[in-house]
Amino acid sequence: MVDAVKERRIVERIARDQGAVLFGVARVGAVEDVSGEVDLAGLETGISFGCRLSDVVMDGIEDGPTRTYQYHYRQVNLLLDRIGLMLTSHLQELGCRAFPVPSSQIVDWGKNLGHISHRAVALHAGLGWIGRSNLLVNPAYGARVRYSTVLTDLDLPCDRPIDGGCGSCMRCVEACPGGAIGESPDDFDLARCIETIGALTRRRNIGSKICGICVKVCTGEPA
Ligand code: B12
Ligand code: SF4
Ligand code: SF4
Repeated sequence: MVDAVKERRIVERIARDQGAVLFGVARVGAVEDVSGEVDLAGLETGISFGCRLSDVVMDGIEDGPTRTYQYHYRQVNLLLDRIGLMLTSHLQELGCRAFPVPSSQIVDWGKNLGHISHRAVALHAGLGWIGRSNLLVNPAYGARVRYSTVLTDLDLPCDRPIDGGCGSCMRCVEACPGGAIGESPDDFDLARCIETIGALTRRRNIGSKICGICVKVCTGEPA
């Protein structure tokens, strides 16, 4: 019989020892994998964790993605995937089922979707709020955090969503070169964002769908 409180502490310790700075747990209920390749039945606990981006790398972004940011983005994705694998290995040794959701794999290119939304799990696990930029904003680190998730059938004690919001800050609204960000997250214009990312990356010959400007300006400090 697994002691859920103790097990949550162990799982959190594994994630933090490997480099996660944010950790939370949410009951996700029955979710479907967008790829259709993974059976998520019974995996109703979402373990959410986040790794910080380097402030030095992010501060180097001015009017679009840099090569350094592209390299860094890939390495942080690898770190997140590694943490997911370590948690999965640990959970399987306990006799549980676990799926390390890929940190940044797009599985539906038409609709631009991953297996499941890391932001939605992190939101419910209390790691931040959905900002004007549509990014998950953590009170301490802003949007300069990347997230991943492990789904498992182990019942762990859960966190609650936090209160919080952008207040009067308009930094990302002013900074987005595509005019994709508005007053509220509901105004976020995904098509404009995709179009702008396309133009910025083509101009710089960068083969990843990245931009980084709205991430850079969202530091978690009061505006
Ligand atoms: C495909 C993808 C893209 C696509 C489009 C994604 C999309 N549909 O929005 C493109 C290529 C355009 C893209 C762009 C970017 N992306 Co991207 N992307 C993904 C990926 C792989 C899948 C996203 C997905 O399936 N979305 C489906 C939709 C339904 O969910 P969602 O947008 O994640 O979350 C929404 C729901 O949760 C909903 N919601 C749920 N509950 C609630 C409650 C309330 C109150 C509200 C208002 C909303 C709400 O609102 C959320 C926001 O729209 C994820 C990784 C992953 N698997 O999650 C990364 C991810 C979302 N991307 C990320 C980032 C950083 C970026 C970029 C900045 C690029 C870059 N790295 O420089 C831009 C930012 C665009 C923006 N401002 O949102 C990070 C976000 C981190 C963060 N701090 O929020 C993620 C989580 C990757 C990661 N591992 O950290 N991305
Ligand atoms: S930059 Fe400001 S307005 Fe934009 S998401 Fe971050 S806190 Fe919210
Ligand atoms: S990723 Fe770039 S284009 Fe998209 S919302 Fe952020 S700043 Fe605007």
